[in-house]
Amino acid sequence: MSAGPVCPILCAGADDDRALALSDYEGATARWCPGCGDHSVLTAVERLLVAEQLAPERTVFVSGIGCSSRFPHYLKTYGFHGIHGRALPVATGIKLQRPELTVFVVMGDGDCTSIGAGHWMHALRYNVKMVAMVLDNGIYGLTKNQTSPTTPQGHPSNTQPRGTYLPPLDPIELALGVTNASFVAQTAEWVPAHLFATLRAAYHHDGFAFVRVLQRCPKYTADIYQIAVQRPEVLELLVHDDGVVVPELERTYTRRLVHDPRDLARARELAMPGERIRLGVFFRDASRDRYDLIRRATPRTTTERLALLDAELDAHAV
Ligand SMILES: Cc1ncc(C[n+]2csc(CCOP(=O)(O)OP(=O)(O)O)c2C)c(N)n1
Repeated sequence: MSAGPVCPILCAGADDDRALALSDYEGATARWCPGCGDHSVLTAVERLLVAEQLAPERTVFVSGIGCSSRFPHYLKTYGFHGIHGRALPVATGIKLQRPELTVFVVMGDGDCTSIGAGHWMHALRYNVKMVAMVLDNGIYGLTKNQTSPTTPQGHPSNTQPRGTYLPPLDPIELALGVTNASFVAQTAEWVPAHLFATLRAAYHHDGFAFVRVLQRCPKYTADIYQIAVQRPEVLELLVHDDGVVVPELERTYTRRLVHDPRDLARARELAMPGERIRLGVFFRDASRDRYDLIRRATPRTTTERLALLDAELDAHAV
């Protein structure tokens, strides 16, 4: 694991009454392009860390590979900048072995919905407590403009220069279809108050909280959400006391829909592609089975585990 410029373990002995400020979380200077939506997500995450006073030495950011996956470098928490598509299994391993840590996952749309799609589906089902964000700019950004599963149909890229052939995969629709998924939300980097409130709700969820963040890449997909950026009425906010409510947005975003996030059938209807882009908590059910809790209910010591492993290996020895 890489640590920020100051090893967070040095703070571990500090008394827990300390008040943590933004400077306790800020890592290296972000090297994303000017105008990249990832900056806005980083700001919202830093706000969350301060608001929740999360101890840097007990917080881990795990990422794959991509522009968005540079995230852990920019925070002074623990971090793991891993392998393309493999952030979720790494994060799952961390949370299973160190349940006291707060785990965040940052993925790009290629990372999560393409090469990492198998892990994504099972992470949703295993429902291990963590916040998993996909920063969805609808393109492979780092490798400079290849079609990803979420690229809008017709959008030209280096791999499909005459326009992306197929309709895009909708991460919300897909996540809502996975058995035992327990928290599915959508927000946008250009609505910072909503982004912050959604991440906060995700952090407080007891289970695997999946958050899709609509994000602009200023270089390759600057325009894909432009209509929603310019015309607030294109966005519809899903509001509910069990979801996300941001009163200060109500003047700008007049289109709102009360949606009870426990209603999965309705959530699936609302996720269907249409004229509106919906932001909010589509689904939330904290009573769903959690693999981490079930597994911890039957703990085994290291000696017991080694004995089981030995027995298994002996069974195959000639
Ligand atoms: C196993 C593997 N395959 C392919 C790559 C090349 N690669 C690096 S980043 C990337 C795509 C990044 O796009 P995305 O995940 O959408 O994130 P973004 O850069 O847009 O934030 C690819 C294909 C790699 N590093 N490793």
